[in-house]
Amino acid sequence: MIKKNVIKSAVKKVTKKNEVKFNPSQLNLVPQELGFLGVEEKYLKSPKDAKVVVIPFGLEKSVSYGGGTKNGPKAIIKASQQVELFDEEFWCEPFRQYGVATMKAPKIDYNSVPKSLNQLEKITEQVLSAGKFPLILGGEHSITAGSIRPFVKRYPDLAILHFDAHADLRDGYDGEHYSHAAALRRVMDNPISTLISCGIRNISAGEVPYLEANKHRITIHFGKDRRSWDAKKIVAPLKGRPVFVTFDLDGFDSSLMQATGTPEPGGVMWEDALDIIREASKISNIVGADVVELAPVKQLHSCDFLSAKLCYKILSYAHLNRK
Ligand SMILES: [Mn+2]
Repeated sequence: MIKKNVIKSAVKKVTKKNEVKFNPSQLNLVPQELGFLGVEEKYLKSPKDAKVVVIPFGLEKSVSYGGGTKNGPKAIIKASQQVELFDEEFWCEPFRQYGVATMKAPKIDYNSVPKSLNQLEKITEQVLSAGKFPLILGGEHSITAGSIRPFVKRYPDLAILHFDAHADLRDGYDGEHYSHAAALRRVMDNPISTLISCGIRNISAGEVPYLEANKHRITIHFGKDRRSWDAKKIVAPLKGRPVFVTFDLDGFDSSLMQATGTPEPGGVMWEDALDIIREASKISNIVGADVVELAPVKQLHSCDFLSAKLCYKILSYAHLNRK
């Protein structure tokens, strides 16, 4: 109980202190012990030196089935504070080599998706221009349309590595141009030459003509073929390129991930996802990522934990495997 009070007052203090918005030299950060991984400042160099900036962005507007994804970022950050910092794969505490700072969750205009996407674009641009690696926590998948813009401007050769139960290639959904069901369509409105989608098990008849017309840009690895996947072959087109990883948590099999709007069987297992991201990180340059669509359920903290551990793994692969 006492600890809780201490944390509350710390939050207040920081809110007052960091009033500056969109100033590239001063990111609006929370104290280290309240942020992603929750490592106390005394164990780190200054948070300003952290190479990773976590951006919580719980936009929830166009969700079509189960709701609650606006609480995703908070649940991931909370669960991350329980994730073991030592990684047996790297045989070290990887965060010490890059450092993680966490931004204060911005106030989101839930009534306007385009406005919110512009807001996220500005924040992401701010983090990128400060020379940091943005990790964006959703929120619904539509946020990727906003966060991807500064990457597209910066990296003409950008490629997208995508995990999802859904192809998300609809040209809008339910009258919403930026619907979560159109997430990757809106991303591919940009001049991006390569999208690799993994774990897909929902594509609508309406999306197929777009997919076929964009075969040179889009490769789908369907969930049904998972048992014969070869991670090295899947990521081969990413060789030597800057890569943005967008991970819709419903890409995971529903035996692992129920706390999402549309849990689905026939999906990606934990090792499948890690194999693909690991192999990608060895041959490419992962420059940013988002993890979206966690809709926390009180009794299912395993889902929060899985999401948090996935985030830590993505960060460690991106930074420790970098050439
Ligand atoms: Mn999805």
